[in-house]
Amino acid sequence: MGKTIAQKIIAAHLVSGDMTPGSEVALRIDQTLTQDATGTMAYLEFETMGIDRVKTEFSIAYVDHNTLQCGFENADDHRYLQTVAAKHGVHFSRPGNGICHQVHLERFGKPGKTLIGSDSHTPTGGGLGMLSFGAGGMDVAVAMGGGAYYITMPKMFKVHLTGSLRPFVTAKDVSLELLRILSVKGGVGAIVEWGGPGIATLSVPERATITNMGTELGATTSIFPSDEVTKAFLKTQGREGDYIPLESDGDAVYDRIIEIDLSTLKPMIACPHSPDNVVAVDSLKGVKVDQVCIGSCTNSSLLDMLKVAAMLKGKTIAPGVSLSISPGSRQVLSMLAQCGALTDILASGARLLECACGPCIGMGFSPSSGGVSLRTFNRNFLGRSGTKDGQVYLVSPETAAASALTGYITDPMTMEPIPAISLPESFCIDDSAVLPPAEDGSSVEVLRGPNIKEFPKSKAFSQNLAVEAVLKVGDNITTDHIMPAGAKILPYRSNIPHLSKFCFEVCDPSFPERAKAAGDGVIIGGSNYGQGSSREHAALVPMYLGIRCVIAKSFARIHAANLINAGILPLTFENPEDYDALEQGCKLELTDIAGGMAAGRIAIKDQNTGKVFYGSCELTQRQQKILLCGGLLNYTKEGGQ
Ligand code: MIC
Ligand code: SF4
Repeated sequence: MGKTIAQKIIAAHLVSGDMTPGSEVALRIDQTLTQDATGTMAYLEFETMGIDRVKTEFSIAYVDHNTLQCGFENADDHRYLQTVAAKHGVHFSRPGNGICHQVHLERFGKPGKTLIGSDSHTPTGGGLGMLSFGAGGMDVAVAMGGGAYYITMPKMFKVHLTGSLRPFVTAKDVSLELLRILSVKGGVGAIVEWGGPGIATLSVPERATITNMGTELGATTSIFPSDEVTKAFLKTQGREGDYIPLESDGDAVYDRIIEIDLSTLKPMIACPHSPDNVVAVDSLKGVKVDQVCIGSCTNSSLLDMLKVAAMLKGKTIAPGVSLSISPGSRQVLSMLAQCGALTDILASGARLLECACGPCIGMGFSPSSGGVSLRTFNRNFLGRSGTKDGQVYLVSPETAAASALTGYITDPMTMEPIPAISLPESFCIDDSAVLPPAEDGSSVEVLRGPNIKEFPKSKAFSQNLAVEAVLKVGDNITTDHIMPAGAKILPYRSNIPHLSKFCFEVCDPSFPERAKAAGDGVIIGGSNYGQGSSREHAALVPMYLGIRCVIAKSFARIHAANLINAGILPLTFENPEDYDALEQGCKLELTDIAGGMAAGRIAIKDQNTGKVFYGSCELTQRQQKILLCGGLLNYTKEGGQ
């Protein structure tokens, strides 16, 4: 039987396991990336492993999230990351050099290789034919140390593209259309492969927009073939030597095939507060807009920026709109400056922000109270912008630019045509902001600031466990709900005690105090619990607050792995109706935990009603051992692999 692209790369990197969907496979990882907000924790974890030098082909630490530096905290973290990277063989991308996924695509991603990154949008690399996964920091630390990356072998979906996009309809609209079709849960347990004649019309940056937003489908990852388009892109980056062709076999089998005719698509928009809340832009025309943000790892390539510049050229944005532009990388910014497009952007009244995540993660540029903000980003979760009642919509750069000009949500297809944008044949290549590691790291001193606090200690499981249901939440809880980010909180990513004060702040600000008071606790969740970011803090902080178990209708992949790594037991309701019977505050008892883990179901007694129900857990033997000794770090220290 023929293989899909992903199956070929997995087979070439298989350390152990069998490739039947649902079984566990261990993969050899060629490259790793971290960003600063998750990276501090990942390197602290790496240091505890006592390995001198990373064992991957290439590892890099980016600084792109926490660049505001409102106090010493972020600056200290940058210094820690720079020194720990130099010591252990990791490249360091300096603050201002750009957003990890954009820079990695431009300079380091390679077709056919495997990459894991401590950021959920690492699948951006799939735009280049690279098999890239978002992962928790601990998994990245293990991979840097030469350990395998364990995933459940996914199903294979294919999106078959025909036709070509009409002017003003974009790759972002393709992503939004797929989210409309599949929802934020539709890709769970699957790798989404893109193919069909339509892909030849999409450049690598456009493909990367699509694989980037595949994360919002809950997909394990997304990938495009590596073809002549890939080769041409690598050539513009002076990296033709990294090219290898890669395609699926003609008789490859997919679990689901979705057909999209690109020529029929129109501009789409995701309404507050979920990326799958998608409608056509023209259905919202006339809604007043307060803010427009263009950038983020989804839409900050040179192609995106040149289109925006062409639309803004010679015009001024509406007086009621504040427009921000954050180019994805220093390369993009330099090239915009060189060709004069930056002047067109600035002359329109736009505000230029740093080449960083910025407003996407609430690092400045929050909207006004109740303000309508149109963003070219990938997430519009409640409160993520920094303004709790902000109304964030997700759109393409073209829809964003059109709406910034009119002051109202505007379908760009109603605007005057802009000349076709062509990308230059060679890009401005300057890697001076990527510092190579020291040849011999032994003399490098790792500098730590006072904001780096001790790693929280997790507990091993005993036979039975009495817990209080400290919180009950509904469906689609994101890691932004569990552990919010934003300018006030993000600087404390290596300070779990401080961070813990904000856990579940958007849902219930009393959660941290109540969890601490309860001792051992459990969270009751709905379906797709933990979707969104890869931040392992959404597991480490609840663990610090005493949470031992989460019982939910279903879990998002990376978060489930992070819970296990943190020593928290993820259980799914064997009978989803048992969710309805549980009330916040009820007392539960989990019995025969080790036996239950081995059997795949744990009996849970509701102490108030006496009723027994079951939580299922499909845990591999390795995961059972990790949980029983209280998390991956304890397991690794005890010699587990
Ligand atoms: C995000 O987009 O939510 C983030 C911020 O990039 C996160 C990582 C983090 O929380 O630091 C992600 O996507 O994994
Ligand atoms: Fe940064 Fe936003 Fe991309 Fe996350 S989604 S990596 S915060 S730009």
